[in-house]
Amino acid sequence: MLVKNPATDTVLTTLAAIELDDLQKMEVDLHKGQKKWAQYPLKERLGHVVKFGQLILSHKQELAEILTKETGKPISQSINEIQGAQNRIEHLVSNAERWLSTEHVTSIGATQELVVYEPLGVIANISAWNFPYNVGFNVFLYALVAGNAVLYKPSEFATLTGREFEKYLHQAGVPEDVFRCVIGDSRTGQQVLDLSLDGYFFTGSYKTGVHIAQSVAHKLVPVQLELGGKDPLYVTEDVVDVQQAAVSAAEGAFYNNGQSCCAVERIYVSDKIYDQFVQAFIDEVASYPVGNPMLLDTFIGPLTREAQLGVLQEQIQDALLKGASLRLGGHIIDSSGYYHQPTVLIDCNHDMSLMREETFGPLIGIQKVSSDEEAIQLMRDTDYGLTAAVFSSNRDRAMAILKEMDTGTVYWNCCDRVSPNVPWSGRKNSGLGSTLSSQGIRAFVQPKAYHLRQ
Ligand code: TXE
Repeated sequence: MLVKNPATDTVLTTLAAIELDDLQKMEVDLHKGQKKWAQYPLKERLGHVVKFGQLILSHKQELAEILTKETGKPISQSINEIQGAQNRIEHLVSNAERWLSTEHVTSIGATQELVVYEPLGVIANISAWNFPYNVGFNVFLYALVAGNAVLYKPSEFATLTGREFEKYLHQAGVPEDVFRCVIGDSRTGQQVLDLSLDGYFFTGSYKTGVHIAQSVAHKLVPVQLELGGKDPLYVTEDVVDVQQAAVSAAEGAFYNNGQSCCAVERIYVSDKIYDQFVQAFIDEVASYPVGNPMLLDTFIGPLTREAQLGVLQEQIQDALLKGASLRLGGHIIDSSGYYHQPTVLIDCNHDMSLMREETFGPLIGIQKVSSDEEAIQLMRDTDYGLTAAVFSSNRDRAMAILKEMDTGTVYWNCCDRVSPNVPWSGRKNSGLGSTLSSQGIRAFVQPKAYHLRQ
């Protein structure tokens, strides 16, 4: 399996995908290891995860360079992700005991009713490349703390980072037969589906997510899917500061080169401030330094996957054909890497795939609207349901709009943010189940109800 640097289209290294018999041996080991790991006191499991977090932080620079080299993520954003992902560990330290301890529900007469939360067993985490720390920690750290063993299959575009997770988890005292990183691409991922595991936790595309869910359905084990999105952002005419709204929306659309499940993927603007917003938005995006992701001031690096360049070009051509106007960028950058100009199209409409299909790149469409009713109708016109944002000075007005959204997360005067304190969930084609919050902690256990009569 070739590991390439998307900034230069050169080969970083070649890795051998795991052989099937080694994968099957690993499964047996993990089942054995999990039985012992589940007997560790919760505090001790938490202690190993905290130690892991400390090791990651103490190697932050080196790990950021690995992440940038294999995904093209600008180094400042790699450092931010590694630093920011620590909040998952803090969340576990503050909440795991509360949500995983035995619940003494009732004690009436001679009868007591308890709930014990038992680990699922050995779970597969088939993961993604765009935020490997965030989307990985959301799953495998919560799974480990709950007493599960983890078979972790990183994306083929973030394999080097996946190997670092395994190295530092083992150094932190997580036994080798409790966490293993599996090297391989979709073929290996497919082989993981045939193992007898106790849960499948996936982050990636809708298509692959549905395939995984269908493939393991007969096992009747928990399946969680964190998939893509087509997240809308609506700016009303009463925003306090149009410029600030434009800056926030631009960052939400172009951070990590737009390669984020909760990136702003389409923007609706009141006709009363449309021209002012568009100009402020374009000025902001035009100011983003594009270039070598290893340089600290780069904001836009290469796309991680070369194939996405074609997707962006198709969406741009389709939109122009259907009446959009190109106001910034529009072209693949002639370089050795997978670079695309940050691109802004305006006067868009919902006939365009740009306003309906996931873009997952540095490209955004803006559409004018004349009322909240029109904005709500357009924001709801999607097969996805991850996040939706409204920028307005009026909280009641924003809350009334957000109430109409069929999404797992909504934002008022912010966007593109994930917090471990509240559930992270997708609806419709954006996913199944919740990670983070108490729901994310309980996602990796199964309740056993005890009815005890003295
Ligand atoms: O996803 P894939 P990719 C979306 C986004 C992006 C698209 C493709 O739209 O453009 O997914 O990204 C493994 N059986 N998101 O190619 O193909 C694969 O090896 C088992 C949104 O990364 O779904 C990898 O480990 N496993 C998402 C993982 O699935 C299989 C973040 C994801 O690969 C498999 C990333 C199979 N048949 C992409 N085929 C988010 N929520 O942010 C592939 N895999």
